[in-house]
Amino acid sequence: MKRYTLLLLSVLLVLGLLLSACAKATPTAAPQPEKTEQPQATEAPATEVQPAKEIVFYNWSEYIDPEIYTLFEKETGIKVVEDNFSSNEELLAKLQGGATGYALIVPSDYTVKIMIDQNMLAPLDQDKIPNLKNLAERFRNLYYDPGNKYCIPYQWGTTGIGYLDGQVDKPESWSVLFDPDPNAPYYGRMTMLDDAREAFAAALIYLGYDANTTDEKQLEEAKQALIRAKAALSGYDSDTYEDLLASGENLMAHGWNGDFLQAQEENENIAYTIPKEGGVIWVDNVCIPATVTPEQKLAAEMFLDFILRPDIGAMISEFNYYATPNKAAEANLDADFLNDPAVYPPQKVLDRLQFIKPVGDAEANYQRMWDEVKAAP
Ligand code: SPD
Repeated sequence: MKRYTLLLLSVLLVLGLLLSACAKATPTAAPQPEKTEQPQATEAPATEVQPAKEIVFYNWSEYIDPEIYTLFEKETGIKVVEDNFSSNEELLAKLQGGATGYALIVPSDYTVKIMIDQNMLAPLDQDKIPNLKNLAERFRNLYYDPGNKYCIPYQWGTTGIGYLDGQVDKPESWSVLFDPDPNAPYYGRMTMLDDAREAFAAALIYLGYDANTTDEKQLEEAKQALIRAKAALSGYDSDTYEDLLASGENLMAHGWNGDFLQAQEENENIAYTIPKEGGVIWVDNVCIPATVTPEQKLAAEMFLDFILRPDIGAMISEFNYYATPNKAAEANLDADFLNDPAVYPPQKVLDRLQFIKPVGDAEANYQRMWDEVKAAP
């Protein structure tokens, strides 16, 4: 009996050992991926964008007081370098051609619309531009950029005729250009803007048509008027035409109001008028191209905020003689300037002005016909 008990205990012990060995070999849970030692994840330091130390401003010539760059650099350490263009088409072609490196550009109204539609502009971070509050209400929702999502209106003005008072009669009509009198003193001593849309706008307005017509017959008539004008012109010029008037080399010029008023500092006989048929009104804007780096964009937005300050806004108008869209800046401007009808035209003149607008596919017709005008003898 004792032997049996011992035998039974031994059998039970062996069975128990076997069962426990089996239990260890049978997986009881889904296989787990092999665990490897992970390096301790280090928290990425919050990389706050720092403004670029230098930005390039692609602007019209003589459109900003260089002293403004000095003041901005003193305050922020950011240097602004300026490069110039002479027409919206030149600016557009340059950027469409792949030019990068510009942090700020100054397209006019219709060109802003074209650039937004082609995703060429970076949306503004308005939190970085608190001085936006200084913009006059009527410049906040313009058709080409409602809510100033992409651009800040910079200056606005008109296109008409400048002339040397006392040497020629006040030009009442665009006929001085498009049906010129070969015996008039200004014949051969006039310039027109080297600018397809501005030149066609002047001719179309003279002919009584819409400055943005897409009608090919009307465009052809305007082209013929522009070709007629050529005989009386000393050239096409958008950069130095006011200086040629100031020096007396020319007696009349198609151009932008502020440029003529600026040149009055050199020659007080320069006068400006908008012919009876009407003229062009425009708003130039400072915008940031879509190609900027975050650092350039931040520096560009700091500059936008700077030029929207009331004192700097006034400095801009005091330098270039164009009207400001900055309401707060008006308090720093002379009453004489704010009441000058050549800068702020009265309503009866405003009623005769047209904006140049995008014309879609017809843009190519304007450019082709402009090339034909320039190539004509
Ligand atoms: N000298 C600066 C002149 C700027 C004129 N820009 C106006 C363009 C309107 N088409």
